[in-house]
Amino acid sequence: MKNIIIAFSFITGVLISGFAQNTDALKLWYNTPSGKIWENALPVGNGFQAAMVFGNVEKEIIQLNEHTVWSGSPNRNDNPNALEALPEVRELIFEGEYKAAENLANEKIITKRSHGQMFQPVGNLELTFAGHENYTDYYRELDIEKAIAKTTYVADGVTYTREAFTSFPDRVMVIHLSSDKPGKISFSAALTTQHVQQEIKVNGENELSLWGITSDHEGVEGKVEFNALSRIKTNGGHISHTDHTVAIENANSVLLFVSIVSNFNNYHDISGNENQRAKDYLDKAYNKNFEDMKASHIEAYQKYFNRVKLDLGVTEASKLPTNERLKNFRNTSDPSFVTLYYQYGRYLLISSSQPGGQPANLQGLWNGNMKPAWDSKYTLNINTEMNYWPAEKTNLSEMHEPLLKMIMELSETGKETAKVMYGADGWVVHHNTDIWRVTGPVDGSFWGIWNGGGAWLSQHLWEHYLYTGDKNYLESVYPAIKGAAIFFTDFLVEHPTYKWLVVAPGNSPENAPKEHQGASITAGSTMDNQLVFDVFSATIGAAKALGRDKELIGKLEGLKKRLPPMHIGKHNQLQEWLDDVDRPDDNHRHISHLYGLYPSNQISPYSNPKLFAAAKNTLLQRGDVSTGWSMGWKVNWWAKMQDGNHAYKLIQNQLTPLDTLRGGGGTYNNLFDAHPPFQIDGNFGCTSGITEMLMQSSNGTVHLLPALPDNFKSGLISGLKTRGGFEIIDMKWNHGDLVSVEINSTIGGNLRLRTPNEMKWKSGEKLKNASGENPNDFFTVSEIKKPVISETSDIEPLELQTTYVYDIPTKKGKTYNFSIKKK
Ligand code: FUC
Repeated sequence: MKNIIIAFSFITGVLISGFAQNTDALKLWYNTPSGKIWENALPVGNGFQAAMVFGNVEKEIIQLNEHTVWSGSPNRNDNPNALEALPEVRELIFEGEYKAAENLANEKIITKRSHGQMFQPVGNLELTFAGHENYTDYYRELDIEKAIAKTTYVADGVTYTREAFTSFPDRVMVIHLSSDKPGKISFSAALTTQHVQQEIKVNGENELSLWGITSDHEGVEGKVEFNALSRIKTNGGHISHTDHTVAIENANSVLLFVSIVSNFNNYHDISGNENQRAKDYLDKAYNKNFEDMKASHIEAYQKYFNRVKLDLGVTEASKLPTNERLKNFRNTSDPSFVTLYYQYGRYLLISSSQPGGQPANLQGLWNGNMKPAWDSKYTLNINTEMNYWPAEKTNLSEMHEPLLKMIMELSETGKETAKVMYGADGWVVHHNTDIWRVTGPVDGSFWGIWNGGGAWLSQHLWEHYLYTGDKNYLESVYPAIKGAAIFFTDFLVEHPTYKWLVVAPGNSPENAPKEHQGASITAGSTMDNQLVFDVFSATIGAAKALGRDKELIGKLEGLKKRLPPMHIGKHNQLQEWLDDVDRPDDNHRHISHLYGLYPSNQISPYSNPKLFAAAKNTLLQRGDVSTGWSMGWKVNWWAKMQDGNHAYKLIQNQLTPLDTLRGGGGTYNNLFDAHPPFQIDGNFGCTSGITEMLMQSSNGTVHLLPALPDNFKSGLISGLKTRGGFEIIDMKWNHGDLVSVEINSTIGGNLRLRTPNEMKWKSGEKLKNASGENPNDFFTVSEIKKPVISETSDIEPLELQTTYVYDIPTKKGKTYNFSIKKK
């Protein structure tokens, strides 16, 4: 890779000479400890266990999390009164009595039970190093190429080094303490916790144990029992203990292991033995040697991480510590900071979402609060889905598994909700869920009367197939995709005025027009229509791929024709609601009707250019600065708008220290996204958006370099995945031109390439221009209805950059090489 970068620097001339700092390119590093600020600490995790490493000198804090440590216990939160109230709620909406409908929904539809449980911390491992008050040469880093956090400093003439990682293969955390002189390591170790029901003790000579039960919450008894064990192995020195602490004196080096497991088996079974489980992992790891564990950890991590390499160039700005680069980013050219942030998103996904574990929640797998914001649970009207946008395209398909499994579980629990609340078949989930897979409506009508969770989530089931082509997998998830569609076949109702079939009650997440008395409850919001369109299309696509359910296909095709079309309103905007009530000065963080632009593929410049132009106006009217995740979403939208500079502007906004942007989010020193507070969705959303700037596999093609900003006119990327199973083995661009690209076909089929400049086969021959529909089924674009355009709108299609489109028939397993056709 390095050779390529050096060779490449000669071509571009934009990179600084010398690549000494390039070895540090994928590190977050700092010259000061975290102190008390959690958002300064550095996250490590293996999908099951996670920690925030503070890197404090005298009192090191390692804040611990485990993926199943949630408040409460198995429970449901349906409100069966909904069924009886449903006709009246609908009537009120259709009569324009929105406030009354909202009130009734609050009383009869919103849950009277749990609004969802909380993801809770385990506790801290605290290491106290007496006599280290005076230190120099302080440095700490998180190496995201190795998934290891490191702290070094000098005290009393001795250089101390601490390394910490959460091993992927060994499922325990490993902390190694060393120094450059023998016999110098002395400290005491303790486990602490904020849980009320807990027991902290020392087992034998060298093992700390923290056992606890999670909190009761909203009437649900906390029953998750967990055990954190920390065993200490010394080289030299002396070990002693009290009832609650273990002390080490004058060791040469020390290895600490932390194993945390709970009694959680699945969302309806918590009968496991946490103590035995924690001990088993610890026993297995304890006899291993540090260097071997480290090597196997790095190998397991890099299997995923190394699949994608990105280089956007390096400038002098990259030489500063991460917090200073963050401060400078808006006013300087630091393209490798974008690379770092991009790869950090991939790091965070690998570290918080592993097959067999829980999906990444609102904070991934990192939370230090007993009562975290929004319970750190799963918000399904954007946040949870956004977490998984980078999964397939940045070649981390396996990391999608925990979400896909959760969706399968929701397709079970959500059946009863569909039945008892709405008398419908299939399954439904509202705007939140948690580890117990609750599916009822929570928080209040304004937020909770949104039943699109199943429709949106099932797109993830379908998309995993579109990227992998795995028919056995599709077979296994088909019932859930179909079930999400079936719910809407029962739930849709004819709009008395327009005669279209609409979702009612529903909403356009968390937004409301003044004209609706400030109530969000509505019928046929644009997003709801788009979601139903997508879940029907996915079911049709899956049924066709599996050769199933002919009758259902016909039925769904018929229903799709009766859904409302999209509307272009009087401000030349894409309408958020069926009536033209959008305000051009509304800068609400949710722009849910642009779901159709991204992540969905219903608004395309090629097949519906006026809608595309309206979507742009909506984006402009909503403005740029907003909460972290909203800005992350906007990077994707501006990429879809093929406007690289505007997308870059959003990256700049997002990569701004918190409290700099008025009314908006930003980024903390540890590069966690700030809603504020910390929410991990913005990290993942932006990683997805950067990918969309470089490659999009939508609108029926694999579109290379669709939205290149002036700031990265030259660069290279390798390893991206596209729908239809193509892997971009390598792609280079220079001064805005696509120079060369190598693509592997993992499924076969037609590769329809769209490029910003003319390309040829690497061998020199001409490429075949594309014609007609793309015959590759993975690229089928479902035709949408013609939009309804307001009489006062004068919307015109936008002018697009010229592109070149080619058809390349491919064979599974073969690689294809293309290069620029000189002008
Ligand atoms: C949705 C958003 C909020 C926040 C919360 C977790 O409700 O509207 O901004 O991100 O989820």
